[in-house]
Amino acid sequence: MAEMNKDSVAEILTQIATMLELKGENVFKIRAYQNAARAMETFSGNLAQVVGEGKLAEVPGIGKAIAEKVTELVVTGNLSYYNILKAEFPPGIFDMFGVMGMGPKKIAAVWEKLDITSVAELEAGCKDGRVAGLRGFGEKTATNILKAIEDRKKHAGRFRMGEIAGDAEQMLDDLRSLPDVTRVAACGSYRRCRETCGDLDFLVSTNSPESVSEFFVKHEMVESVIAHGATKSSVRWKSGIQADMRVVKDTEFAFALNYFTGSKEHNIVMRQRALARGWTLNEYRLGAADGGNAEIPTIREEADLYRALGLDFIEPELREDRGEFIAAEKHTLPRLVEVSNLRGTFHNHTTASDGRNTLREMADAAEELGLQYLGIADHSKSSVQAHGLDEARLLAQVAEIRAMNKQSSFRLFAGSEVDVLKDGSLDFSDEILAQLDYVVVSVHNAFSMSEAEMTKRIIRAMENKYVTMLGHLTGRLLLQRDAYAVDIPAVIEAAAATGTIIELNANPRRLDMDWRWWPLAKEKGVKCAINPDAHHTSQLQFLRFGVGTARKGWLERGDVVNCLPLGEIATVLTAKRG
Ligand code: DGT
Ligand code: CA
Ligand code: CA
Ligand code: ZN
Repeated sequence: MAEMNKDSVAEILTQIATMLELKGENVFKIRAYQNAARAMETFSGNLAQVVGEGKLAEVPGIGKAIAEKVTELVVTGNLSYYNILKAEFPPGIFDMFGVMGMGPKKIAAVWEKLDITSVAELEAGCKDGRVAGLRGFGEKTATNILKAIEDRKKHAGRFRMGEIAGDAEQMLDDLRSLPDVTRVAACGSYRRCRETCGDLDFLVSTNSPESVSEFFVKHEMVESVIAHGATKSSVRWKSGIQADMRVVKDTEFAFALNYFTGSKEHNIVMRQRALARGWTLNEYRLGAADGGNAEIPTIREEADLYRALGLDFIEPELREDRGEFIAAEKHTLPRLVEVSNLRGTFHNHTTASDGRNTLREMADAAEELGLQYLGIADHSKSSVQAHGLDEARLLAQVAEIRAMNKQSSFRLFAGSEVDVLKDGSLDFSDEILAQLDYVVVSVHNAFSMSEAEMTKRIIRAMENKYVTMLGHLTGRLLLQRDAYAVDIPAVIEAAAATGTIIELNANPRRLDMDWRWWPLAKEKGVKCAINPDAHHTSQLQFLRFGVGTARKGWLERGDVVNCLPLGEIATVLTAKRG
């Protein structure tokens, strides 16, 4: 239980209150803990200092008995009363609080009368009628509980970036438009551009916290309110994701922004660097460490904080404690690629295979986005379920593309997403491939072969001189299907040796190759192509998720081939042909 801040103390006091409720203890005792928890949340002083001076019981809302317990907690990082109390309960029982409608009274009842101690047992009890038979429950309550358990399953776990970004940006816009709001940000894994998010973390600075919190919990996206306070609110959106909002004073904004952006691992190093300079760093401020008399710099922006800690500004995407501190110290951080650097993109589908829009519509949409060129790569004949093109249809499409290019300055590149067959050979002969502007190769079947076989299969495909790039390297579908077994470092090595580009598939269900591997690819000199794998004009927008992932992978403009202007890209696509 290391590292006791006000919030973690409040959390433990709340848990104690809950456990006392489960035990049916007297209401005054329960309320004392609830009040103390609220007092902790809103307490604005320095907790460690107040504890050290023995003045905790003077804080409104905290009585003598609880002050002693909080002191033990802050000083030792542990509380024996809490540990003993907690041991009285079967561990699964607390999970039942996550089922909407299950409060302490109901949980105590099913536990005592039916010996139900977990959500799974509760579900069984609702299905076999035991819960309905309990006094004070009935059919309707049992049905509601079952529905709540189903909802909880739907809500459990994480959300793909692409599923939540629209709502998150909408909320940011709406918060920004409030008259009383000074600064607004989305923090957490969302700001760091992780491929999935557990929840969303909004931060607002304002002088009227109540009205902003009110707005947040009453927003039309909200399905239910989990907590509603002046400085901290949590809601469940209709999409299923939880959204938290913190409200701070504008002087605290840079600190809160930094803290709630994380990652936890990054924060730990930040705090250590502050301590090394005689400061304490938390989500609200930079303060003087014990006995320290170091002068405290003025911090308005995050960049001020990084500078104070001897660092160049670290972009949020890099804040994973994966080498960013050393680079920031040595002034060698990358200048990360941006969406506006993109000039075109490859790997897009049309109605010729399983896309929803025609060649013309795709071209127009790409031009509208400000791109100079668009690569078309419909499926090849082995992908029967996706209406893959055979040789004749492919060559007809090539002719159509050439004709369109004659009529417009916007450039279409004729390619194909060619299936890699089980033995690593390709779905089209070299003679056909030679007539294309570029070639993407992808694995679409036989996912269960061994890692050695799969690696050999992919590397053999890359050895073909007509193969420009490797599509969605691992075949993963986020939160849905794991990557097939493949030796990624070996594939990267082969890409370097053969001059094959690796795709960063920007479809938010894929984001493949994963950001964690790009620094290695870059080190080996392998180039990246950020491709939306669009099956619809609207999916060209996926590019932004690809760019976010590329940034997480430390990539710069020069690492991404589709940042090249039209005049330079064509030769890169066929460079392997010699
Ligand atoms: P998520 O929500 O699981 O996708 O990941 P995050 O990174 O958004 O995590 P979340 O929402 O639990 O917390 C937001 C940020 O707050 C996190 O990135 C860092 C900071 N934070 C939260 N809890 C702790 C903690 O116990 N220690 C430290 N150092 N930072 C924390
Ligand atoms: Ca989060
Ligand atoms: Ca959170
Ligand atoms: Zn594919």
